[in-house]
Amino acid sequence: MRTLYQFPLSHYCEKARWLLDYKELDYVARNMIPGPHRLSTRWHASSDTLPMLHDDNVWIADSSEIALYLDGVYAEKPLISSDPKERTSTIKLDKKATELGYHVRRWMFLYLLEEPHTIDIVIGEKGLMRTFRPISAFMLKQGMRQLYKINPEKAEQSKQKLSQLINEIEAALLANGADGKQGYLVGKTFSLADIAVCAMAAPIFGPVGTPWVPPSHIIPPEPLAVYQAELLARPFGQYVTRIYAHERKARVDWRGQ
Ligand SMILES: N[C@@H](CCC(=O)N[C@@H](CS)C(=O)NCC(=O)O)C(=O)O
Repeated sequence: MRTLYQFPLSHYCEKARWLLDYKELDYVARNMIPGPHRLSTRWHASSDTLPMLHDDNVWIADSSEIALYLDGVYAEKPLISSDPKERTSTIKLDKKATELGYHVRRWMFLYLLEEPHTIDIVIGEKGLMRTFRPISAFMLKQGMRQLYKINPEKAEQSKQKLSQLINEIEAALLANGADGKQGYLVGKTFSLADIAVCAMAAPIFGPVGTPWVPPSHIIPPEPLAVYQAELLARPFGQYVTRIYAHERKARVDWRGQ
């Protein structure tokens, strides 16, 4: 069976799930333990990160590489247009989205790592990490802070950078004749650019059916709530929430197995 190795909370893994869901390809989402996952990703795909796809005898890490692979092997429902100009724009926006995802993660994790709910999602519902929850939670928080350089100063720099990237993506949306109410990022059809940008921005908006929906008993940290409201009043926020509502047809539970 085609298998996507993932961390349930990762927005890069959300992007990979969306690619497979959009292509209507069957797969199983299998969770890995952060840290030891590198033994597998290095062995199979010479990479440190998830998502990693195992399809047939092929192993691929990196969500953008997965998109290129899927379009190369499964021609139906293309993720990237064959028109050269649109192809270039899509790949450029996918790269911008990858950078956006990096800064979204660092800025939001400054706040979200303080929430037991976030750590519970990373730990998962069963398995070794769940059995040893207190020690797992401590090690995960320390590990993530170190790996992603999460501290107030760096997080503030990331906030500036992600705002700049969002301005640029919003400008591209408007230049393509689209806005909050209609249209897509490239040409007239849904593409990898929309999946990449919306998946990377999803933690900011917490769309239904994703791991970032805040539980009803939790008041979201103020800086996150303020920025979310600011973006929802702009084409960018309206575009991301519209694309999630109309185009995100999840076929596999993000919680994985
Ligand atoms: N450019 C990569 C980024 C993936 C990424 O950063 N994955 C993170 C989770 S959000 C990861 O696997 N981190 C674990 C590590 O670096 O050891 C992609 O698009 O797939």
